[in-house]
Amino acid sequence: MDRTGLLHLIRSEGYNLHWHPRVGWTGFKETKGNFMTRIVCLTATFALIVISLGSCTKNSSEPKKNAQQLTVGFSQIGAESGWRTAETKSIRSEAEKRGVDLKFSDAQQKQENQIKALGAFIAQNVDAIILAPVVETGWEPVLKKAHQRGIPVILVDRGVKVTNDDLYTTLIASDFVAEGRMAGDWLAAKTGGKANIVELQGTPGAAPAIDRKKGFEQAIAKHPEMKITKSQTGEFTRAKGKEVMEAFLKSGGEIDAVYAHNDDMALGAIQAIEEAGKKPGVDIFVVSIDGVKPAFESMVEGKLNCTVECNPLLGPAAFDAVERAVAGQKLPKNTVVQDKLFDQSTAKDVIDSRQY
Ligand code: GZL
Repeated sequence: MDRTGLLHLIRSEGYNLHWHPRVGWTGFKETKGNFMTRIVCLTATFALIVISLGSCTKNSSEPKKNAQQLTVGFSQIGAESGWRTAETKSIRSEAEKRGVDLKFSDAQQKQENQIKALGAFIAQNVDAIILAPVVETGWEPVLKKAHQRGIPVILVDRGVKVTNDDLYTTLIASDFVAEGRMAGDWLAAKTGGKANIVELQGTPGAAPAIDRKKGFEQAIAKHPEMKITKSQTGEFTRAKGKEVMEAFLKSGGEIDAVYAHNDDMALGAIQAIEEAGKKPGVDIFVVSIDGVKPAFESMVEGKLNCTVECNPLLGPAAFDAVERAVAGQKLPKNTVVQDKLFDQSTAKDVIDSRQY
């Protein structure tokens, strides 16, 4: 029985189906019918929905598209830091260079906005989705929808925690644990393994915040006289980083160093240290992660002591992954972006070559 026949049967028995542009026949309102009729119609409705869904998923027999014909949805976290802005610029410019039709959504750092954006991309039946997930958890339902529709999801810059990692195609990101470890090892060498440290954490629940903390703690665990005495989120922003550092300074207690999960919070902390009449980089050491240009400028001024580069220029790798995924090629589950530490000894030599 074809779809019309099935629909006729259901309608004649008093069930009204609704056609939904992206999911097909869904929902029905019972108007009349005895028990057996209902069973028959429920089965028919289910069959119809399965047929509809089947006709909506991407199948491998579709003609392969080249980049100029691709429509890609990009759900970006927001514009909370210089790093984030550089990543957005890299992805937008790469889409333009390849002639990809990019649907961009800025979530203002709210996961619910990212989930809504992904739902809209799926409804538009985009060829692929690029997602920078603000936090690690809560993605299963919407990633399942994309997976059912055969839409590849490329994760950039942060990972997710899901029960089945088939729900995303690949992750392109730095090793945040290694970044935290590099920062901790550098500070241990600088202080001779003895320091009271205050920590400015990134967004709660975000992969870089969780793992940069883990890596830094692994590094200082080797030095019993290195302690994190205060730790609080600065939400990866300069303003909040400054505010939290002001509170740390007011709350008393010896502070030998600040470990900030990103440069923007470190630069905010440097402002707070100066306003408290102390010399950042001398009285209080400042170490952070990202490697944005303002961090290099601060190192040249002798205020920031070191930063671990976390490359945000992910556009080329992201669209290589999109094109390979759309062409049905198998991709590695994880591509690790290589990072490097810079300090005041090298900042002046490299600052002019910085790309972000
Ligand atoms: C790291 C990225 C982080 C940066 C911050 O991949 O997710 O988010 O370190 C940004 O600057 O806000």
